[in-house]
Amino acid sequence: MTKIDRIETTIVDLPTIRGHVLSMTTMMLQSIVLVRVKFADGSEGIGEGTSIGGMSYGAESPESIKSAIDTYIAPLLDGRDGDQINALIDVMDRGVKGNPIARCAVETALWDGLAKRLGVSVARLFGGSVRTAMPVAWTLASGNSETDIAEAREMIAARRHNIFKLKIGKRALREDIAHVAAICDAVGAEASIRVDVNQAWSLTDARWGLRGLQEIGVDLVEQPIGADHIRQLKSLTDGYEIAVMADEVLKGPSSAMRVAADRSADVFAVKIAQSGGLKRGAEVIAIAQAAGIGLYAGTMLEAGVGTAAALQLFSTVPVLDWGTELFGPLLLQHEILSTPLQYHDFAVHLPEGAGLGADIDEDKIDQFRRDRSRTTHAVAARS
Ligand code: MUC
Ligand code: MG
Repeated sequence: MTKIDRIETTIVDLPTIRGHVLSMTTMMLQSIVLVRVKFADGSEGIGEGTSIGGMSYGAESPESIKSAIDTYIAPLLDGRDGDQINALIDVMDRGVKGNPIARCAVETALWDGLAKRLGVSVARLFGGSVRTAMPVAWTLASGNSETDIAEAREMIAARRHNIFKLKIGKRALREDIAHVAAICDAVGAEASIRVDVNQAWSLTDARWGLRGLQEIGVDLVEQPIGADHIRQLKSLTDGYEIAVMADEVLKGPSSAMRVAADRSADVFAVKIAQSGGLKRGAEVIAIAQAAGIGLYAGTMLEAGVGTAAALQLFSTVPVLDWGTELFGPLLLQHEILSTPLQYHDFAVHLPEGAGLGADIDEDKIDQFRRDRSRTTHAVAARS
């Protein structure tokens, strides 16, 4: 028995390296919630809860993640056995509905704590890794075709990425297709080009859109229409050769089952946060495998802790047909890990070491934590 003593949460605001233009928001900043679970034996586990663009991407925000953990999840887990993660997941499932990102952040810290106590990686707790390097996409989302092309060329030359995901859906359909065509013309011979519409199209837009994208050689289109429209998604999957990937519709095993039952998508973008944790993420992966649906490791643009957690899980998946987009730390101006994750040879590499293989750079957290001005004032007032 390893008693859970305390759960701490910290919002950390990290500026992005450039504006990241998505159909629903432009990110200049990524706000993460860092979770630390402290155990009675002195051990600690870390986790991360991160969403995109406040509440514009999904129903959780950094503030709601922190409040769900502080007010509801921490009191539920307080004093329980941190070694019994399945039991703790069940307690969270029963006591807190929704809030998958908050639950994922805490669960990640529980896995990290347990794996560190056992002296093994989190991947070992999921049966062991089958690979240490995973193909990694980069998202071109500067909002400008020329800038995106220059960025893509740089990434290819540096051998960092040769898979590019383009964010579209904000502009008129014709403009979007022209933008994607310019990028395909410039780098399509050396790279896989994919697009993410983030639900922005109607079904009729999507029909024209998929036809246009297919003609210019795009490999895959992600979540072209609203997350609730599973039958319409199936009609697109069946109606075109281009691969259709489900993202926002996947909110854990039940929704994955609904999409898989009729094979309404060709590929699943599996996100540990959207799935409600690593264990539920593994279940979504199993559903995809059983239905013959391809796999891709998705991201909520997490910093190093959340990205390391996803790497631990996806390193255990035998067939990862579409690779990963676990590049979150590279979009941020500042690294929060003392040893950054490694990106080279068109791959992201599984970190070594016990637990997640991720250690926090405490100075960075002190520098960018949202409450730093209050902390500074409190310290100043005491001295
Ligand atoms: C999304 O919808 O997939 C992943 C990569 C990126 O640039 O944005 C995210 C969100
Ligand atoms: Mg997406």
